[in-house]
Amino acid sequence: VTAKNGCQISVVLPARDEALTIGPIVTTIQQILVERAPLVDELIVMDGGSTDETARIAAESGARVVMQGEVLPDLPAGGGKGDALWRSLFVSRGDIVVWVDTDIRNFHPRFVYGLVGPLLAEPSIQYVKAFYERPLAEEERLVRGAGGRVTELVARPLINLFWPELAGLIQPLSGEYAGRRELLERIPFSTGYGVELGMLVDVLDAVGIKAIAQVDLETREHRNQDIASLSRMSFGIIQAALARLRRSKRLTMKGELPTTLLQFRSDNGGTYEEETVEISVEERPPAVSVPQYRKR
Ligand SMILES: Nc1nc2c(ncn2[C@@H]2O[C@H](COP(=O)(O)OP(=O)(O)O)[C@@H](O)[C@H]2O)c(=O)[nH]1
Ligand SMILES: [Mg+2]
Repeated sequence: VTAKNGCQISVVLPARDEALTIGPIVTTIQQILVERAPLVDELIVMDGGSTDETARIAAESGARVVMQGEVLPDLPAGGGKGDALWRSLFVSRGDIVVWVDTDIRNFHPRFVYGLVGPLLAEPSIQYVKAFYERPLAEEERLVRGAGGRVTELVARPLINLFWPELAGLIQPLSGEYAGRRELLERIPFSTGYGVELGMLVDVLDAVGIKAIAQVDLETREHRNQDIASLSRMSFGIIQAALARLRRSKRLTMKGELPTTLLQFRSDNGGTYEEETVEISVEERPPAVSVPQYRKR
């Protein structure tokens, strides 16, 4: 806390239908890191249109709850997690912003102080990413090291092909990271699940690899998604990667890429049902370029 040296810290928790886990996470941060040790100056839950009790539980546990759709209401709605993080820059005021997923089942205060530590201790560090072991929850048991499927099958190959400087990151898609506002307000944000890879590449471009740290948060258990959801997620991550390759002119392509994903659902009896999903990763502009942000 003395290392804060006047630096204000905002913790923002993106949440959509996380009634099972949001309560313990908010309560832990509020009791340990706001009340007992005054490390966190502001605790915000950014609610992405939850239809369960997420917002009520979060507010009762001590967070300020902000509805994603009520921030910059003139801009297009939707945009998933990436949009939630981008909008959170407009309603928070900390010099350091910490984002932590809210489906974590083994939450501990280190998920916050671990990310903040390098930023307070080392002025040259601008951005801190979490890493951990990721078990896969199968029926009744946890399989060690089997989680992080999109990381291993999509993100890591892409990173090694196109951004080898980032290859040393153990969990490039971790949903827990912190950065200095002066950096975060200068970069664009990909919408949806494209935000993690997009932000990493943009942070690398903006400040270089030496300004990025990673911290060991031991293990993280969260809601493992089914393979069809992971396929949709991967579709968005690849879009965010390609957008950056095109932007930097490392890749040239004629025209726009399709944004529909055709998926198949089998009834395990030889019948397949088609399902078309629309996933279009968009780029939110750097916050500093938005007049409402500069006004604040
Ligand atoms: N505010 C907001 N939060 C979201 C949205 N979509 C996902 N989240 C949250 O973002 C975090 C990561 O999402 P999750 O589905 O767990 O992705 P995964 O961990 O990559 O499988 C969770 O805390 C979600 O509740 C959204 O549209 N708005
Ligand atoms: Mg998750």
